[in-house]
Amino acid sequence: MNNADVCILIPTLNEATTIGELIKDFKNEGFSNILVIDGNSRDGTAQIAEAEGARVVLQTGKGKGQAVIQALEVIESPYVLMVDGDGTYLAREAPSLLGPILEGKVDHVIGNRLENYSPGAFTKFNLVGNRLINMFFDLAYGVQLKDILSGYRAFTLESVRELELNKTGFEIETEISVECILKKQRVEEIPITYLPRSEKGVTKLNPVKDGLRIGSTIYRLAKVHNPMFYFGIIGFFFIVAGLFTGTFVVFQWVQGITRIPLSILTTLFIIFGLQMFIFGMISDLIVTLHRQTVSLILELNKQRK
Ligand SMILES: Nc1nc2c(ncn2[C@@H]2O[C@H](COP(=O)(O)OP(=O)(O)O)[C@@H](O)[C@H]2O)c(=O)[nH]1
Ligand SMILES: [Mg+2]
Repeated sequence: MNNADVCILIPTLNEATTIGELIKDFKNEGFSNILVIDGNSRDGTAQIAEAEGARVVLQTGKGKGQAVIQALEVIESPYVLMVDGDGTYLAREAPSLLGPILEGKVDHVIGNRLENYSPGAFTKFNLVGNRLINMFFDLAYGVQLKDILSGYRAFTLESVRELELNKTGFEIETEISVECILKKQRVEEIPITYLPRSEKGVTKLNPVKDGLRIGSTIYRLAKVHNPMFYFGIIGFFFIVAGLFTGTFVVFQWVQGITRIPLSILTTLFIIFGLQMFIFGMISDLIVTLHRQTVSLILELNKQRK
């Protein structure tokens, strides 16, 4: 394994309490190419990182996503290891994440925090939220990933440049995971240790606001990958609503009470719900045919070369 080919990418926003130690740890592991992309921290994070010998770039916009996207443009090393600057991940576990990448077995490794986390690393709310988000993700994309939101990841520069990334905030990990699947990259998850944040460093993630944003990103991006899922969910809710009002209408009718407006509403609910499923089926067909066309074009292109 050649550590000189690896760039350690650390996005930071006010992580002065942990960044120095983290850079030292990576140096001790034999990594010298360390890039800190700093969101104009006001606690001297950038200065500490520089003093420890990291290359520091100040981000031009806002949010972790924007920082990562900007950093990926300046990296030249063929392999990248991305890690939070908050000291929740261990530098000494870098080789296990990088192993499959350097061997050329996979394109993208996700450090799975959910098997080996320390007490207090997740709040109950965050743990349940993470599990629900992963279940939703797996359902939408037909995969079996366990921790798509992890901040500890390794990938090749070539594979990450192939991804179309636009999310500026904490939806960036979601977008990376979705894009890996859309681009049919080889993804592997490796269990890692996950430590609690130090008491002085506060998380920048708002579990409710960012959680909802992440959920909605998973859902919206599923439109082109799995339209049956996208439209099916809407259809499902309307049909459930229709069954609900419908049952009520039938019960009342048995008792001799006719509810005309509610009957009409029930019909509308059910018809709209079924229509959503039909939409889903048609879109599914379009997406499948489109995929076949694209892969044919790619195949032809390859033959021409
Ligand atoms: N450059 C930059 N880094 C950020 C920004 N927001 C968060 N980060 C960093 O991204 C990493 C993950 O954020 P964190 O607050 O730890 O989220 P959590 O791990 O989900 O609690 C940390 O190293 C943060 O310092 C930002 O706006 N810009
Ligand atoms: Mg963190």
